[in-house]
Amino acid sequence: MGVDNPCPMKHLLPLLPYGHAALEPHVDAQTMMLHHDKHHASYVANLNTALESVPELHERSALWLLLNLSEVPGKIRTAVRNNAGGHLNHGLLWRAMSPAAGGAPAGLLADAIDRDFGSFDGFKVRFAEAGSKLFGSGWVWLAREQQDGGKLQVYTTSGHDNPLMQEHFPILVNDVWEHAYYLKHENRRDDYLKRWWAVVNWEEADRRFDSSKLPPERRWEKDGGLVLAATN
Ligand code: MN3
Repeated sequence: MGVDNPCPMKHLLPLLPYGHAALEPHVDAQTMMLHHDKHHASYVANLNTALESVPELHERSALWLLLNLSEVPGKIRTAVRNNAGGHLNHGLLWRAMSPAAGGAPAGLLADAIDRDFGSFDGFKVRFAEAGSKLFGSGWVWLAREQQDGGKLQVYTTSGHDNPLMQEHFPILVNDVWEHAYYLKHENRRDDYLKRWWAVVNWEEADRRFDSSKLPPERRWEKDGGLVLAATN
């Protein structure tokens, strides 16, 4: 092995925070294996390939790239948007789920959901409907506006776009690309969305909600995890 790494800041596939089979029977091991080890890995590989010819962007995070697409050369802009988004969103997704999870949010997030959707059940209906109705491939989000009192919103994005691109802070996310559910549920996206509640990591969503009140310069995303800036 040589000591020189020509691309020291290559984007890396984060480890799953649990085993492939840990979300069984709700999300099956084979889907998790393909989804993380193949699909997410391919977004990381394609992002690194797209950036090869642009060394001045090698230090930039996936989030920075998504928020500064105008500084990405036109010939790789679409590839960077798709693959940086795929990388970031899947990192969020793995942490949005957890074994022995489910249940309901607690604390301030629970209060905000009641305020903005009437009830937790009302929120679940809205989230599942949004995910079910999205035409084509994309993601369904619970996100928080960063102005106007920090209202919560449920909506979908196409491709691998992310609420941060419209200055909303992502609290919870699910993937409604077919590769997320087709092996187990075939074309029944509604079944997948219904089963998914059993693996939702509300502790993570609570934590993200609490952090969403911090000014953006105090936090950033790395591998789907929220990193709080200490002094810089
Ligand atoms: Mn996916």
